[in-house]
Amino acid sequence: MTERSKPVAPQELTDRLFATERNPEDFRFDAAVARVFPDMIRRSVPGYTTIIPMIQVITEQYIQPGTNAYDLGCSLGASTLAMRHGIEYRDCELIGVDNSVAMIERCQHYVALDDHPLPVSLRCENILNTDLCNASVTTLNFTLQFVPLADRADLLTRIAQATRPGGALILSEKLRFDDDTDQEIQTRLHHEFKRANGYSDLEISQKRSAIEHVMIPETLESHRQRLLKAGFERALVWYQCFNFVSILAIK
Ligand code: GEK
Repeated sequence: MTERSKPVAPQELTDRLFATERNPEDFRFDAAVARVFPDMIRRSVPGYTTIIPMIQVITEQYIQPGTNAYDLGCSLGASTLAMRHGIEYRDCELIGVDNSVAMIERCQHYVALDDHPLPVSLRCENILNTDLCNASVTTLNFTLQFVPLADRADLLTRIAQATRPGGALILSEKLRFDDDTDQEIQTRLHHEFKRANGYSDLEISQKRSAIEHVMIPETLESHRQRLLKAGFERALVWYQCFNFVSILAIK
């Protein structure tokens, strides 16, 4: 068996953004967040460190020659580089899109450090307007949850229409639960995960207040129904850890 190539892993500073008392203000993907982002997402999102290498494995399975692969909301490129290492065809195009200038600038740096030969185009654009066509694999790794609720169905429909038969969308999201007890248990477990990763109660509560207006989770059933309505034939959960899930939607 040939050994799988490994992407460069973005590594930056320790996230202390919410460690001291601060004015309540909505969370933004600015330069301060971009600087600590790899540490922040690894310590905040249960399963993130498993999902990234599996994006490579899933990309290998669904990529088709002569097609495009998109990473929508690419941040510093962890998911983009995982996709890159899963693409064996030299006639594919890999496109990363993010509307944060700070993220795209740093992403450029990590793409350059990574030694895989497939070129990566980075676009500093809103994923709601970005051009999508001839896709075989698209990733929304914890990005849809930041898109306004009213725009989500149109975006997924555009992705499905741009996807070739047999192609796939990898959709990772934080979940909400209809059952109040399930919601309470999963939230508690998520907070324990953050505590186990060194976040204090103050950091957890300040981050929660900052993010609650900009990140809107939905139920698994809402995601599944909307993916099918958008034009995907199948939508299955391939990974879940507490209230964080990753879905594979296949056209
Ligand atoms: C990873 N996928 O490391 N248009 C473009 N970008 C957007 C938009 C939008 N409308 N809304 C949000 N973003 C990455 C992690 S982070 C997830 C993705 C998180 C971008 C935003 O700027 C940020 O970089 C990214 O989506 C979400 O696998 O922070 O939990």
